[in-house]
Amino acid sequence: MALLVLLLFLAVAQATADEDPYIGVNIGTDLSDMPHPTQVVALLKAQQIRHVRLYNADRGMLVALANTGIRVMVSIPNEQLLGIGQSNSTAANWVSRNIVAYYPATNITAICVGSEVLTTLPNAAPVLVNAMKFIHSALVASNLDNQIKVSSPLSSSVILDSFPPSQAFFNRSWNPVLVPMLNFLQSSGSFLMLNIYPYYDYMQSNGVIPPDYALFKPLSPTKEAVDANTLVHYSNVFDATVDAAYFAMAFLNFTNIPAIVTETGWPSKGDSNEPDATLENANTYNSNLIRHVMNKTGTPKRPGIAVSTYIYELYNEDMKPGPISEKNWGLFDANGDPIYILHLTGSGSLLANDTTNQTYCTAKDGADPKMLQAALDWACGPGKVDCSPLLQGKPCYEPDNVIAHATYAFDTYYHRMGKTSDACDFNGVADITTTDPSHGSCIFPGSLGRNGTMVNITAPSMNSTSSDSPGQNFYGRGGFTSILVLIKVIVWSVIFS
Ligand SMILES: *[C@@H]1O[C@H](CO)[C@@H](O)[C@H](O)[C@H]1NC(C)=O
Ligand SMILES: *[C@@H]1O[C@H](CO)[C@@H](O)[C@H](O)[C@H]1NC(C)=O
Ligand SMILES: *[C@@H]1O[C@H](CO)[C@@H](O)[C@H](O)[C@H]1NC(C)=O
Ligand SMILES: *[C@@H]1O[C@H](CO)[C@@H](O)[C@H](O)[C@H]1NC(C)=O
Ligand SMILES: *[C@@H]1O[C@H](CO)[C@@H](O)[C@H](O)[C@H]1NC(C)=O
Ligand SMILES: *[C@@H]1O[C@H](CO)[C@@H](O)[C@H](O)[C@H]1NC(C)=O
Ligand SMILES: *[C@@H]1O[C@H](CO)[C@@H](O)[C@H](O)[C@H]1NC(C)=O
Ligand SMILES: *[C@@H]1O[C@H](CO)[C@@H](O)[C@H](O)[C@H]1NC(C)=O
Ligand SMILES: *[C@@H]1O[C@H](CO)[C@@H](O)[C@H](O)[C@H]1NC(C)=O
Ligand SMILES: CC(=O)N[C@H]1CO[C@H](CO)[C@@H](O)[C@@H]1O
Repeated sequence: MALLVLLLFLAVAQATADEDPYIGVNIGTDLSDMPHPTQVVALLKAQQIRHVRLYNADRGMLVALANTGIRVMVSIPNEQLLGIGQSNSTAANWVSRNIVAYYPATNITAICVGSEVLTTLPNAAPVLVNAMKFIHSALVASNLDNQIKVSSPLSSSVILDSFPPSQAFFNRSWNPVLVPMLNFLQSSGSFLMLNIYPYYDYMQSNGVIPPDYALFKPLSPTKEAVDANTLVHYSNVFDATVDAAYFAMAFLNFTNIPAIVTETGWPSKGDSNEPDATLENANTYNSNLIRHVMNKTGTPKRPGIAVSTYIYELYNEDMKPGPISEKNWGLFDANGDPIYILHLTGSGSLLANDTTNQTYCTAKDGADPKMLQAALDWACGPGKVDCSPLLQGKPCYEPDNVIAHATYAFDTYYHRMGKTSDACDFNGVADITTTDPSHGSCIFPGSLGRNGTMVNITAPSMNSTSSDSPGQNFYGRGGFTSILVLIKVIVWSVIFS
């Protein structure tokens, strides 16, 4: 009896865990020096990426992914669709060669039948649902249909009038394909696969979509987009697009098909026509996306319902044709070095190298230079920071201004004090940031080198006690404030004399 209860409990715990949202990563392979599958898998493991999507069913990758615990979605490339959609035996062969041969050692969880078929290969559209059904039948024959779901990623451009979401509908020319497809997804317990690119929506909107709304940045309530029918407020393009898909399905009377996002991301580099493809925006989008998905907020239409999401993509693909941005959607370069360090503090152990507490203490924007100078003097004096790198001829001398020098001293102090928030106050002129202030050969404490190792902190003494904290020095003893008052008195007396 106790065992039964325990098993039941485990089953429930498992089911609940499966409903947790996850972040996966797409693995495109259009690189001139594509890493070997074992290197790819080593990177996935090091970064704790546990869900991936392949654009094919590459043997090397499927072998390398065996017994790793990583969940894998494989794809049938568009070129193979006509063959599979026209012949159930071709479909059955595909499943036995590409799925049965690797499962369960390789944990294949879904098959993506084609990619954006309606919008990129419309002449294969008539056979798309047949292809899905043939593949599904072959899985049923192998008794794998419960473990492996069949779907087909759609471009969000098949959804028309996507704002307000409550009025969205699928382009009616595709109803002859989409209605049977949704019937199939519903009856087979599968999910809608959707590719969402707020970057393009933003680029094509000619200024109608504010950048903050595309990048999941906090918006003031007056700037949020309101759906006039539902009075729901949308604070980002991603949620609005997912809800548009839910409404478009509901419009065709499908109300219980879950959705996952098979591609989304932001390019980190572009040409002169692509000013918003920047490291900063790519980092902001993907960091905010990950936090948003993992936070289990769901969307306004389906609050609390997970929308698991695959980031586009693992590597920068230098062989991709098209504008520079096309080659720069990756999180890593071919060596496995991160293109940028995501701001993920507090979102769990995903992307291991990127979740190290990557914070720095800098001089606050617009802080009073006199207060900064006093705080700098304190840090290099009583604060016991080794300020020698700030001397003329040393790496951090340039730029020779109080903001840059104070930032170096503040950050060094902050790291020595174990990065507590009190250690980055300096009477209100300092701020914690996630942007590495290192420049040239001036490497700040806490900076991650390209090699992923922390730069050593060269503090003269690790023996400081908490009584050294600027909080106590500044507020408790009041010496600093009185110096300021003195300076102000002198300044005012100069002005008025
Ligand atoms: C393929 O289709 C034919 C005719 O529709 C059917 O008789 C056969 O059983 C199918 N084979 C498989 C492997 O599903
Ligand atoms: C494969 O993945 C599924 C879905 O996440 C999970 O339920 C199952 O336990 C995994 N199987 C193995 C052998 O790890
Ligand atoms: C709807 O799809 C058809 C067929 O691809 C296309 O020609 C048409 O432009 C689409 N309509 C809109 C408004 O995008
Ligand atoms: C949806 O269901 C309603 C009521 O059952 C029906 O009137 C309508 O025709 C259906 N719409 C579609 C697209 O099937
Ligand atoms: C996560 O959700 C909670 C409420 O459910 C909210 O207070 C918090 O700000 C969210 N965090 C992020 C990073 O979105
Ligand atoms: C981040 O910092 C907190 C406290 O400052 C610490 O508890 C946690 O272990 C750190 N995490 C990592 C990954 O370094
Ligand atoms: C990274 O490693 C290379 C080779 O080992 C070395 O030359 C380089 O200085 C290192 N960079 C950093 C920032 O540690
Ligand atoms: C950091 O400093 C410690 C102690 O001085 C030393 O053992 C270690 O090798 C240094 N690490 C690096 C990466 O320089
Ligand atoms: C810390 O400083 C005290 C007094 O200056 C000294 O006795 C002690 O050995 C130092 N501890 C370390 C770890 O340096
Ligand atoms: C802190 C951490 O997890 N560092 C890892 C970063 O990734 C490399 C491989 O790319 C690992 O070797 C490190 O251990």
